[in-house]
Amino acid sequence: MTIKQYDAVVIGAGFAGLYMLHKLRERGLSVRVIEAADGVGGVWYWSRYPGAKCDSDSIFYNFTFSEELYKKWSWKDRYASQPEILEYLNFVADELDLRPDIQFSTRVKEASFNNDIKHWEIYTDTDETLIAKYFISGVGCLSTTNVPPFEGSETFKGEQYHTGRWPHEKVDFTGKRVVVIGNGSSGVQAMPEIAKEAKELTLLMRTPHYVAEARNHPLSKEDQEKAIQNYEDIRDSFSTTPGGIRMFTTGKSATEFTEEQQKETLEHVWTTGGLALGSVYPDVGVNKETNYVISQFVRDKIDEIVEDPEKAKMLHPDYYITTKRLIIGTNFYEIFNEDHVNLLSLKDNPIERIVENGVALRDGIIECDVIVYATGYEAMTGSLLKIDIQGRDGQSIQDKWGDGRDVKTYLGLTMENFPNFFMITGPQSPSVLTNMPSAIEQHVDWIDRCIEYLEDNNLQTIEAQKISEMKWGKQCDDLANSTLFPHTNSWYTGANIDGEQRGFVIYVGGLNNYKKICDQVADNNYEGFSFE
Ligand code: N01
Repeated sequence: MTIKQYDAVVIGAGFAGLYMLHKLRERGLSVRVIEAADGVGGVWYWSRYPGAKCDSDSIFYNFTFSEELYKKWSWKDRYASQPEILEYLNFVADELDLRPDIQFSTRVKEASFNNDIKHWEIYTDTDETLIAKYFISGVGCLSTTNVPPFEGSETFKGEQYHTGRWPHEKVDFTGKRVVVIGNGSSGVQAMPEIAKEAKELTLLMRTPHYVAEARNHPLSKEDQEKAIQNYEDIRDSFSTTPGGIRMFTTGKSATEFTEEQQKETLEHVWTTGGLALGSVYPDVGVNKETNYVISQFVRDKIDEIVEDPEKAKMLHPDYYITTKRLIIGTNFYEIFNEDHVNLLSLKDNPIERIVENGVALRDGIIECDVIVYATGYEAMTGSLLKIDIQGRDGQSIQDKWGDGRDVKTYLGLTMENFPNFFMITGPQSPSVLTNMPSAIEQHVDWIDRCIEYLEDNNLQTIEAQKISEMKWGKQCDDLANSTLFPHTNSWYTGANIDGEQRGFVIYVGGLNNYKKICDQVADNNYEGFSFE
């Protein structure tokens, strides 16, 4: 066993880990980033499925902390594809010379806080112990894949893939019968691409979802130059908007408009494409009437696009739009007009098991050569809970969070009994309701400032007080309960995974307001924390 000492250890070399490393290294700290993959990128390293793209407009999906770095990069398309985002993160790693401080192909298995030396001891699967004053998680909200434990999957004779762990080489679907399980963002992006090659494609759908048209297109030279010139504005949007991104909005409730005006606005949003269906009327998440107007608009669009009325009806979502992540797709509804694309609802005909030649539903076997699991992630908490992290007195996060969803944090950043441990975009922060690089920059900046405070004041540890956690949890719950979010079973609540405890673990008050709260805590000498 090798023992190494650093000022800070960071888990993960995605957006979060890369920026954290850069920031702390600039502060003069010795930092080690531990990354399971053999390259940088985080979720963008693993999710190589056909059609994988980011649904934030690309010009916002980058770092803004350095004007010089920002101005050296231009995106090709309105929505960046997975290969291009991976290229971007490699570019960042090269520009900032980050690789020497990243240890690839290594997993953090366990970590525990040693109260005698007031440092973390971090154990890896390469038989190393790293000792560090600061321990920071950049594991991401959507990185541990959810593979439903269907019986018999090991007996299947064909190929099986999960969208979140796609092979590096191209998967050829030509002439094959393909079953896709799951129609979230990943399934919706992958299916039109798979349909281009497959002999037969069958979607096994548990819940119909709302899919807005992406309207992706190449960015012109002028678009790219404009994005570079607009640096200040884009940087500003990271901290002054609820989602860390500028979105089209009327700024009013749908109820303030006539039916004709609503139709005209929603048509505009549908044709310009993207996530604006979720921002056009800001009360969509709290006002059932507004919500119905937008939801019905999408259902009508499905009826217009899908020729077979029975299939169209099957595709009608019936939950409050945006209470599950709005999906952005390209020609998704259109594929159901093709003869070789089938749609089967699992509602009254669930999956019973996987068999050697396909998927056995209650009403019969769907024979296939390939099964694609687009079944999502153990969202929000799954990646942290996979690591055995023990704070003071051996308390683990599992103990603290009661098996995962009874989350207790202060600001979604820190926890009582876990001194000097920080979570970048942790549960109970705005995280997945924002443009992720915005939330990541805000968290990394806050953690860096906090570490500066500790170092300047010769403090050994900072730790959330129990009362602060309780107040923060109540604030998050009260906010969530004033919205429509908790009415829907989704990965936001953990309901995507059978048997998992339910709990809504996101701060819904907007990144702009959240930043003000975090800054105020810091300005008030870290009120709500204890020090040693
Ligand atoms: O995962 P999901 P995803 N039997 O959880 C179904 C981000 N992302 O990978 O809805 C049968 O949304 C499940 O059914 P149901 C983005 O934030 C972003 O697609 O739970 N079906 C659902 O249909 C996104 O929201 C991008 O009833 C089962 C699907 O599988 C998040 O990641 C691209 C099942 C899972 O959908 C997750 O997206 C990709 C079972 N046992 C991902 N278990 C972009 O930036 C699950 N399902 C665009």
